Amino acid sequence: MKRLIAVIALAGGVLGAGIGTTAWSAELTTIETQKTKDAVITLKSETAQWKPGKNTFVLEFTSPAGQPLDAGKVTLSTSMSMPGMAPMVAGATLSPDKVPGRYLGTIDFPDRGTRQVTVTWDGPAGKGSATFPVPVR
Ligand SMILES: [Cu+2]
Repeated sequence: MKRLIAVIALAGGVLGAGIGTTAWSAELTTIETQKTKDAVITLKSETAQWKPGKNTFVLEFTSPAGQPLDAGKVTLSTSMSMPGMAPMVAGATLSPDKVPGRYLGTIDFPDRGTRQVTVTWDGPAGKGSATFPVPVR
C-alpha cells in the first residue's frame, strides 16, 4: 500500500509539471518555418493553422544559429492565384512584441486555399525577404 501511494504521488508530480509547461508555451504551435541565408522565420499560432476569417499569429526571426534577430520593419503579404480571376491578396497587420525578433500579427482570409506568403524585413540585422506557401484550411 505504501508503494502505491508513492506511485500516485509521483504521477501527480509529473502531471503537475506537464500542466506548468503547457501554461507557459504550448499555446503556440508552429505553422511554418522558413530558412534563408541570414534568418530563420517561424510562423506560429494557437490554432496551428490559418483558417478563413480573422487569424492571429506570431512571427519570429532568429539567426541561423538560433539567436533572436531584430528584424526591424517587417511586412507579411499573401497572394492566392485562382483560375479566371485576379490573384486574391491579403496583408497582415504586424506589431513588434516585447521580445526582439518577435511580431504579433493579424490577417483576414475570405476563403480556403494555399497562399504564397511573402515576408520582408529591414532592420539592424540587415534586410531580406522570403516567400513560402501556407495553406488556409
Ligand atoms: Cu481565393
